[in-house]
Amino acid sequence: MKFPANFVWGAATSAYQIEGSTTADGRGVSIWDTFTAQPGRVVAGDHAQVAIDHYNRYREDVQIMAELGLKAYRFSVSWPRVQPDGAGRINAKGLDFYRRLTDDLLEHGIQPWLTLYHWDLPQALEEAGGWPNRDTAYRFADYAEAVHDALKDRVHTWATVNEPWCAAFLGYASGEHAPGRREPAQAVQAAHHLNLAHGLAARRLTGSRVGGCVNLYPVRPASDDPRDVDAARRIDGAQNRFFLDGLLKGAYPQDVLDDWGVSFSQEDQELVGAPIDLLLINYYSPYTVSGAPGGKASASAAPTDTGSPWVGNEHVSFLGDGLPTTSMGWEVEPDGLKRTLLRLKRDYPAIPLVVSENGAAYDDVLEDGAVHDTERVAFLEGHLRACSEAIEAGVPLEGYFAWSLMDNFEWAWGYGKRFGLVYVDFPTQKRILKDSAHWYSRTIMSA
Ligand code: IFM
Repeated sequence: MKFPANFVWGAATSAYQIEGSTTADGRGVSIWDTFTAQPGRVVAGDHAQVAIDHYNRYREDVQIMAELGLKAYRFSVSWPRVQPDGAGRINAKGLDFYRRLTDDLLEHGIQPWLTLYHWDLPQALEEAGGWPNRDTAYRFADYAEAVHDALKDRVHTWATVNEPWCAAFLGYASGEHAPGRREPAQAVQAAHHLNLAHGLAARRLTGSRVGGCVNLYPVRPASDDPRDVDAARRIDGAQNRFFLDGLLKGAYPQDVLDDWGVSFSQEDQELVGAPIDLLLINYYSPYTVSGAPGGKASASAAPTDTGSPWVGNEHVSFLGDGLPTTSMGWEVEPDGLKRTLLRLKRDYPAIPLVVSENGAAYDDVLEDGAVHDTERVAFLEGHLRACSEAIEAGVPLEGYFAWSLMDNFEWAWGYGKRFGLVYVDFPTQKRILKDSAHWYSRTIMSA
């Protein structure tokens, strides 16, 4: 594997999944606090009131990052910690936490990469309509500017919204994620308003390097049957092109709008397409789809009873391709990442790229103080090799962030799915480096 000398080697987390301390220092309530308190929403009734206690243990965690040799750390800011009601008053103590964290990172020579929204909407904004309400996008832009004013002296690279597809369609269509609504038409509005939030905020973060963050899946038809080919077009449109064309071209793909039976004004689409400096890509798995009747209706493999996130495409089936799977049931295909990167270079050539999340959950076992996660090592190695080959083929890929630095709260799956390079013993909060952490560290050091 070959990487440029200035390649950004990182690992990623998000606020709600790690911080805990959900009532500390004036933090407001988020939609995930409300959601996790509802019976049946999260496996085993898990919640994130403590999570992995990063709010109190961030120094230890930064120390681990330094030992691993990370060059960058991608984290998110909790909106309700900084602006408890989602509008108006800023909570100085909330911002102070991120000042302490970023200071500590910088002291250890680790670049802080900040994501402004990783799904923890202030509950007050959900009560005002949530993401289907256009006003939420404007509230986000105000919040983004406040965080930027406070941290722009420390943070150079900013991401707006993490994985808007998930926030919109798992939150408002399938109901698998907070706020748990199953209102397909509202989910489409939410998707547009998340994109609008990105565009409005990007225009306010002047002087910083700004990117949007999308979760992409290469989609292939199960056969050359026209129904399968059209299913692949539809799912690629809903999952990938709606967001990519919106963010990078300022114009949504007409076929996707037609599939959904919606339209958005040209002015709005141009707002979505604000100039940005880089695109953050989260990649986990490929999709193989069929449009023939009778298959399973959703790829989300939700752990709890939910609807379909595929608005207007509920008839599409997601088929396995016989590839090995992670403990999420997601197929492992490093070449899918390479295809995704090559496609981006072909279809959106001007934009620098970063893999901002990539990783795998496996059923890790702690034995004699060690975790021999050989499958995760193979996963990382395969995907990094795909990155290296893509760079070789001319893809402007500037960095790679493993998901995740540490085991954490995996949303509706609770703590049962471990994605970390670092094992967390949840009852004691002890951190233990898995073999994959050692492997990643050696890879960074020798690159
Ligand atoms: O844990 C999530 C993360 O919050 C967003 N991207 C996918 C990860 C694994 O499901």
